[in-house]
Amino acid sequence: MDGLACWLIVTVFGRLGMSTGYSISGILQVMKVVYTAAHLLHDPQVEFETSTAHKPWEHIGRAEAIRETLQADPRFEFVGPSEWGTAPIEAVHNTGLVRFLSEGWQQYNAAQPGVREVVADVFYRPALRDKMSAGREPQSILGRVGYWCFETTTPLTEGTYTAARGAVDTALTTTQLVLDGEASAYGLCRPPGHHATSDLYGGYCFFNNAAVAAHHVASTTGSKVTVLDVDYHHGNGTQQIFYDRDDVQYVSLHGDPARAYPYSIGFADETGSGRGLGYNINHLMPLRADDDLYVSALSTACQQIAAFGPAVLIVSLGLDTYITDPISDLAVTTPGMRRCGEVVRQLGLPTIVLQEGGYDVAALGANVHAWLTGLGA
Ligand code: SP5
Ligand code: ZN
Repeated sequence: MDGLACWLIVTVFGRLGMSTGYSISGILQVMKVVYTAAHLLHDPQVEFETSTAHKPWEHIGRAEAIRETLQADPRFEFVGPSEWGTAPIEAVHNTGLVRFLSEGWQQYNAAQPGVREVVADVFYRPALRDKMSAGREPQSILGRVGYWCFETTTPLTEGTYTAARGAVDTALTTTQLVLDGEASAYGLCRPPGHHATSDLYGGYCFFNNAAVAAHHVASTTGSKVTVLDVDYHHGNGTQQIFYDRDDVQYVSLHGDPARAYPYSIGFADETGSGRGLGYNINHLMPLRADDDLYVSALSTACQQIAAFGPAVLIVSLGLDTYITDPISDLAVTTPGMRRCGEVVRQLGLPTIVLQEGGYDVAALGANVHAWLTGLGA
């Protein structure tokens, strides 16, 4: 079928309100993609990483490459997010973090005019935090930045807060589409989210989009949810937020933290605490893990998800497992990405896919496309 015919079918069926289902005897399925240009407002020009200042790995071109690839395929239908406000964010994040991100850049610039990328120089290690009164953040803006952030690679810019709110709105709108009956939907979230903890931003992440979405599903439907995290990096934020809960399972495949960021968390013996014991599962991937090894680990992860029995699945989709990703060291190929989507499809669960990392921009669109096609777009 050529592109025009596809477009006509998508358009006509869309107008008839039938775009959610199968059409033309199952030949053509449409997957909704939630995207907002608000991400363009988070446009840092520098990242302080590996003891150098360099161009950011996480930049606007990533999301634009994905958008362009998916928009070229009529099986994807783009919609904008609706506005959800801060209540769903504050259900998983400290209100102080939300307040800081909303005002921190302006406050810093009032004190230090002309700073474009705000980066902390002091971090509150225990010796500096222990004697603080409970919950009292530093009064100086120079202290506040480090109080709410855990590392240097995640600059706060003038438009970062608006972009980060847009990413959460994108995640929640994608979630609503699936709760309303779509088999699956994809949220092109940027900035990403899975490193953001309840109280800290970092790892290119400000608000934890997947965690906000998972808590929203669990709290509004009362049903069990799994977050399956296939980003190369361990989702330390998502693990932390749900570590003691039995209604949200967290399952992650990631580079062994013995060698991979964030280096400190994501080991196999981190299995949850209290009621959450057994509901946190980490699969550590060895150097250069290839398609067969990765798909095998993902199949095991999916068996663990099926055993938990969630009503809804949320995928933190990072494509930094890709063989030529510039900051990672696995060896998954583009056909391998498609196999991953196919494995997840076998679960037969309503599936919300949210964008996380992936830094080989030349291949990023094709990799997202392959993964989503495997899932059933
Ligand atoms: C969302 C996401 O994927 N965040 C990743 C954050 C990783 N940030 C620091 C990575 C450091 C990697 N350094 C390796 C240097 C290879 N040249
Ligand atoms: Zn990553």
